[in-house]
Amino acid sequence: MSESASFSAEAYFATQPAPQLLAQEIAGVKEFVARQAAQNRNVVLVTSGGTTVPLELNVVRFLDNFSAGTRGATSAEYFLKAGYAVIFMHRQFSLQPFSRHYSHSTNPFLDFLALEGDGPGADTVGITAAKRADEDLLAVLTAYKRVQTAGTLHTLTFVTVDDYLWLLRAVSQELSVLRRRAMYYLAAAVSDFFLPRQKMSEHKIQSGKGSLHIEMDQVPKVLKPMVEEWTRDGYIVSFKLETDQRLLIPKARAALERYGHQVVIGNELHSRKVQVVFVERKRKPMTFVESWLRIAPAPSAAIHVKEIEEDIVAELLRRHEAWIGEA
Ligand code: PAZ
Repeated sequence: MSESASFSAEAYFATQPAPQLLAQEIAGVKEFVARQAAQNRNVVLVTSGGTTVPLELNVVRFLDNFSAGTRGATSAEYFLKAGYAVIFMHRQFSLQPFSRHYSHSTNPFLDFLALEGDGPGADTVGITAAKRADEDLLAVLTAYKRVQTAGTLHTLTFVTVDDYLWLLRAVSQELSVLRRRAMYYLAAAVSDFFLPRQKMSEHKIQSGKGSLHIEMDQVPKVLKPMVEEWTRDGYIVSFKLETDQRLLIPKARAALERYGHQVVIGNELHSRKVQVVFVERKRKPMTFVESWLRIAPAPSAAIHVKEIEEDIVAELLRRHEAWIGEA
């Protein structure tokens, strides 16, 4: 595949179709934001999971971006715990706040129930494990019910990069009424290249003619219009994923210079659960400031450990509060 044309955000939205239910989804967001504003709550938009790029209109094949949704779902829980309202915009079927604790991979639900079935003949180890599982479930359920009662979580889903970009623009515009009290936490892994509608084959691409050559266009860099047009003074946090640790800081600095938002959080693929770097631009004097945030790795997957998102969110709450105070 070779690199091709790049779309401006304007050209992109003028030529790529909006998701069918966009107007309906945004009506729900408007109502949610108005309710939170009336209760004086800060609101954070959390994006989470990877976007796909379909290769055919009747889609059989697509490219995907890596992300399980752990960063976004976990962070959303800590924002909720801190009293923020959360718009959780995630890839369909990726992890979600609260239910993430009992997904097919973490604590598969049947294994969890099997623990409960240990019964009268169970040994002490079995009973202790079941008791621990009960306590954990109760804590998750209590937090979840509290959020349901308060009405502070609103969920939206996307699959393709088109869904994502249309939703991101519309949700950001709705949220901008909160000015500095809105935060945008962009943890989704978004495709850099896509196939415009106009270039897609209608039906399944046929094999049998040798290798496949696809020329993709560059997805518009929407952080710039997001900063300059869609949000008004909101606190924007973007994430940068790299597999070469040495690129993290230069790429994060370049993004801050190009888009002018508040902070980039850099993370390397394999160490992302134990360390991240916050990169920020100070104006007087004009310099970049980097601070690493690290936690100790878990001794084993079975042992309950601290989640790095707890510290990421705590740090952002401090910075957001300062940002609101500067107004
Ligand atoms: O969802 P997850 O926990 O598996 O991964 C999170 C992440 C690495 C996708 C996220 O922290 C991130 O860096 N998002 C931005 C990716 C990018 O540079 O496009």
